[in-house]
Amino acid sequence: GPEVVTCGEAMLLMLAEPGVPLDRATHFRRSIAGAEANVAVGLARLGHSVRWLGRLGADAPGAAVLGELRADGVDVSQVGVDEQAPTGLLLRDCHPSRAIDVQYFRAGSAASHLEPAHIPPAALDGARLLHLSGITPMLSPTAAEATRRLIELARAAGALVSFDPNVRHKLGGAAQWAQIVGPLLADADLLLAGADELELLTARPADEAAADLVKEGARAVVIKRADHSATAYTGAGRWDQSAFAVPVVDPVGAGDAFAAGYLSGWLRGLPEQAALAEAACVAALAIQSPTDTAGLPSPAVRDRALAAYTEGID
Ligand code: KDG
Repeated sequence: GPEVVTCGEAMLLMLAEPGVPLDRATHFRRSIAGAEANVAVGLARLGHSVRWLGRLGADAPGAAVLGELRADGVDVSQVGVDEQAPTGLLLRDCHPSRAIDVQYFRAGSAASHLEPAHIPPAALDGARLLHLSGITPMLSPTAAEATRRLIELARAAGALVSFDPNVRHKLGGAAQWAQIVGPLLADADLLLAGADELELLTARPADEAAADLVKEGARAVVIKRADHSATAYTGAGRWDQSAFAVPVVDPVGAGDAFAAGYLSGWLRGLPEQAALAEAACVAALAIQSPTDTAGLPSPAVRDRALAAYTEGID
């Protein structure tokens, strides 16, 4: 089986040409979106074997999403097709400095009908890591149950669970996120979360919550801060990583790129500081290109970029 398994909602992305507001845009670039699918693509490009699990509609957007994942070498052999419900769609623009205008068409999507029975019992066999986000349990009660099932299968298979809350306020209010996604933090062996997300989900200062999650058994908790720096807490200590300053084209997908970079380092057994540096590097590369995934690098591109970004820095 693959080294990594992810599960979530993948959507067709129609991205307005850079800099043009969504309501004025006439040219759109077709790509894919969905946090877990982005992480799957990121890890696959970095040379890892990855399976993405999820549900797509029996429609052209679903075929396009599947085609893109397959082209990147992501294992889509266990993806389910829903004959009734459509593939989710996301329209957005991109701009380096103003808020991104995002419009989802995902209510009632095939992915939101995910349920435990859709998860093949052997889906995690042989995997080292299951990567999930808080988006999936927020899609529907059955998708939340499927998330639980995946965590059980990961435990049974001896795989670790990595988790990114990915709080999206369009999917629910703060109380709902805290209620549905908050309890999942304790299931994460590796947690990658924004400081604001950790605060929302634990009702505590982020650094305290992170240190406590490590005491309670997490292998690593990485806090992503508003200034784009990151701090990792593990049983062995605390590490800080600042962001690499690069020209931004499209900031969306930075968190998924960061996760792919960090998890790749973790899977390769890198020291914590080196894994954080790779995470920051992959995020820096992703935000220099439009779409969530276009800038996700090969190992060679990552290594060259990391050398350039860290030149002269100790
Ligand atoms: O992380 C990027 C995602 O936000 C985007 O691809 C869409 O998964 C998505 C979501 O639900 O916001």
